[in-house]
Amino acid sequence: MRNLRIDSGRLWSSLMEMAKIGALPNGGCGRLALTDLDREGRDLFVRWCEEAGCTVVVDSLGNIFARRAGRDPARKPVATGSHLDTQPHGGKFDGVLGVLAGLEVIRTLNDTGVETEAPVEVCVWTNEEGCRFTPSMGSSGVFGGVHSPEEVLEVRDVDGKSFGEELARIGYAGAERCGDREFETFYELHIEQGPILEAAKAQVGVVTGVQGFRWYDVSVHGQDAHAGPTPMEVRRDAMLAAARMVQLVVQAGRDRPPHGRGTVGHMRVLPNSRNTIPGEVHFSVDIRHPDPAVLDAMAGDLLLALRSSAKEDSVDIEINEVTYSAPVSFDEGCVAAVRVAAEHLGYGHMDVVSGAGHDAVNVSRVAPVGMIFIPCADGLSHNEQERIEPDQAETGANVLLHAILDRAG
Ligand code: HGY
Ligand code: MN
Ligand code: MN
Repeated sequence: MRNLRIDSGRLWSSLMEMAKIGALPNGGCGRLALTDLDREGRDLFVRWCEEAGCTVVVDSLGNIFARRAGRDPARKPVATGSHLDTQPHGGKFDGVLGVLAGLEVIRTLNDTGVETEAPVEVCVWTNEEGCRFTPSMGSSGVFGGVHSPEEVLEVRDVDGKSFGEELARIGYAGAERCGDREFETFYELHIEQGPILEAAKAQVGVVTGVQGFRWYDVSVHGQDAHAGPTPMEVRRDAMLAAARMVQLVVQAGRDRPPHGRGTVGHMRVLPNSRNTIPGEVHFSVDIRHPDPAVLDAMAGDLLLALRSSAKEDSVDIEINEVTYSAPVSFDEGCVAAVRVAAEHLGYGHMDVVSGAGHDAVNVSRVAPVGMIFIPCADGLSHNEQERIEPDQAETGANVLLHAILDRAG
């Protein structure tokens, strides 16, 4: 058992096969949640799991569970998985690595005829990214009891289509009630999406926890007016006001180094015409920190600053909090299992706190959870240039294999 290793070539060709679905001109992938491309990726995954002899179940939020039976059907499964949906200009590996490495673990157990005591399950969580439907990690959030099913199913995208309608349209509105399924433990393998492991030349990140984040939607209302005759001093320019607010959001991250983060990633300007002073601007806010008290202080300070900035620019402002993902520390036993697996395999490793949110955060509310990181080139992700080497995928999948075996028996 201890000499078991995954098949690196098979894992890599599965990753490259999946990357063809939604392939973008600069080498990345664009498979937004609940689009036809998301369905295509899901269908491919389900076919591969069925070919590997798994039984596949889909729950009411579209989460997919592919189970390899264990000797003792009464035992809860040792589960793993991640997501297949991507950012609009995403990479080939964010989420997908964790899903296909889980499948590779099952394929390896099949090849070697290993029977585990507990069942082993590979999951795909719906809409991890949250760019088309907010909040992110919505379906694992229902599974973990963070959101009600209705909250997530009723959310609409910019075209007014609801999550529930789109889930049914692609054929993944499953019968099982989301959250009924129980895990013995859950492991998620993921690329780090930041520079820490590469800089430290560590092959494996033993993830001890995940930083928290708060997302807001901000609307700024000024007054549409003519760009020509309207004097500068009488304008109520929503674009100028929003531009100043973007600086405040970024400053909120800079004011709390080294972990503080502040980002505005999305902005909609109305009427969006060259010669009309914009009367309305909507933008997103994403602030993060590993310490919940500091994150709360960041939020409090920022909202005050945004409101006083609005007053100075004589515009109105509405701020709605749309997501709060609390910082979490993972289960000691699972974290240790990841560390021991990396050691036994002879991989250099270090403890790390995740800067990105993951479905594992929500699952950790209902099961013991561990995460495994591998580095990615220049720490770049949510970018078409996202890149890892085959041997890095192999490293992550081998640690996942042995962490799972440690628990599945
Ligand atoms: O936003 C996040 O951290 C994750 O990538 N959805
Ligand atoms: Mn991800
Ligand atoms: Mn992502």
